[in-house]
Amino acid sequence: MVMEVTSPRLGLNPNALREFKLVVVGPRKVGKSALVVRFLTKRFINEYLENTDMTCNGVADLDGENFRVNIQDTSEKGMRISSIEHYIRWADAIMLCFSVTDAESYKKLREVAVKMVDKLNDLAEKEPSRVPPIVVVGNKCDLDYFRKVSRQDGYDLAELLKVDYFETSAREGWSRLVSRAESFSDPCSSDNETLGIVASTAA
Ligand SMILES: Nc1nc2c(ncn2[C@@H]2O[C@H](COP(=O)(O)OP(=O)(O)OP(=O)(O)O)[C@@H](O)[C@H]2O)c(=O)[nH]1
Ligand SMILES: [Mg+2]
Repeated sequence: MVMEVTSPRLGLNPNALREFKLVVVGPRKVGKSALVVRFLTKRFINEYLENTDMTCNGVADLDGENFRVNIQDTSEKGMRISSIEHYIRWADAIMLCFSVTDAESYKKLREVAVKMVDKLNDLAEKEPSRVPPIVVVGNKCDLDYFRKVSRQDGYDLAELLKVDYFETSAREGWSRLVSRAESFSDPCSSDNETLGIVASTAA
């Protein structure tokens, strides 16, 4: 399904802009769609199409440059290692999400991350410039009272992949960088763009 979430801003021809491809992966119900809708529309609408693969298009300012953003909001099929391998080749950035209120979502994402490590190591050795920036995101932090996954757990998962860890609330519209890690990817690559997109996802 293709969803045009935002209309191009006045005077901007989206086809003339550079494309930025982001994929959002995670277990069921962690708030993947809510984060995507928040990023593109600045709104939280409470109910989202469940477990549906969607392509969302929009125009966004990432670190001072307008990009045509193509975001793949994935269903649970996105958690298969075959899908992850495809995203590693396709995406400019990958956002791995769990919910801090759902320990099972953390466990499932960790299992996927463990499988990703070898693939990323392999690629980093052969073609380091092709390793996409990745971030780990713990969402639903507004529900701190119901928190089941500690900040340290989130940090540990990000450490496993050598990537940054953010905590967010799609509902309240904020994000916080919890830990920064040395990336698999070339330090001169588009790392800032990933930070930009996560930082403004919940803005
Ligand atoms: N309190 C709170 N609720 C959230 C947040 N993000 C999402 N939700 C709620 O969590 C539920 C699941 O959100 P979705 O965005 O549909 O999650 P998803 O990961 O896309 O779910 P699937 O596509 O079904 O796997 C919805 O009821 C959202 O309103 C958040 O940051 N805080
Ligand atoms: Mg969804």
